[in-house]
Amino acid sequence: MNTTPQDPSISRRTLLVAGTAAAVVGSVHAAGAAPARTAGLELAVSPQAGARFELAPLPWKPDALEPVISANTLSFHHGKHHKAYVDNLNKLVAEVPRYAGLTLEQVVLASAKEPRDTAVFNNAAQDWNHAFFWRSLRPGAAAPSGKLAERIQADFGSFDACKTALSDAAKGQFGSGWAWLVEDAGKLAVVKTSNADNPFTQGKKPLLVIDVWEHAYYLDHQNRRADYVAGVIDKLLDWEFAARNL
Ligand code: MN3
Repeated sequence: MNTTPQDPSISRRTLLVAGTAAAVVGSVHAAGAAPARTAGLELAVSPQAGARFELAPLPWKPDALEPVISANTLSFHHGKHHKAYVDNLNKLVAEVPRYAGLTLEQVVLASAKEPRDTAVFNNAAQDWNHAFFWRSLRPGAAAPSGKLAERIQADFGSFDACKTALSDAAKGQFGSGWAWLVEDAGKLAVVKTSNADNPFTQGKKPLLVIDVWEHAYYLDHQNRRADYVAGVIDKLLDWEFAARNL
């Protein structure tokens, strides 16, 4: 992908995101044109001023990921944590006219460059990251195939090496954050980010993500992050979603 990570232009980055992040946006605005939804493809819409962001629904039943991620965990993680990010985002952007009418991706990209808008960035990025995380998971997920499998073989050496890199990043992230499979400058790679940070603000295209904030696993696994990470990687990652994001 021919990105220029240091490019300060929002419009350039929005174009970049249009083929990636926007394709998987989870939160949509309540007002304005409804986004076109097809399997894995959603077109970001520029909402009317005053429109509100909405909590993206889970793409499966709340108990579908058990025993790795329980319905109880999801009731808090989606119903409380993710919802709070969306509610906070709506309150914050209502007070900042320069964010009116922007898509979620545009708010993330614009606020990432504004030190005075850290709260906007944190809540917008956490909304986006969680919507992307839900889509990264699927019960009974299979191994990658086709072009994605070829790219993994070429850039990691093997699927096992890719999974090990993801596991090491997820277990090695100090404190709260995320482990991502990304496409960066034409190659697949694994990166980790802290707190709300997101690779698409750095010109990298997210393909899959694992949430490693303690709220993601503590009710089910307590301090055993490694058990949660192994369960997610072995049983829940949706490689077809990753392939659609390529
Ligand atoms: Mn979380």
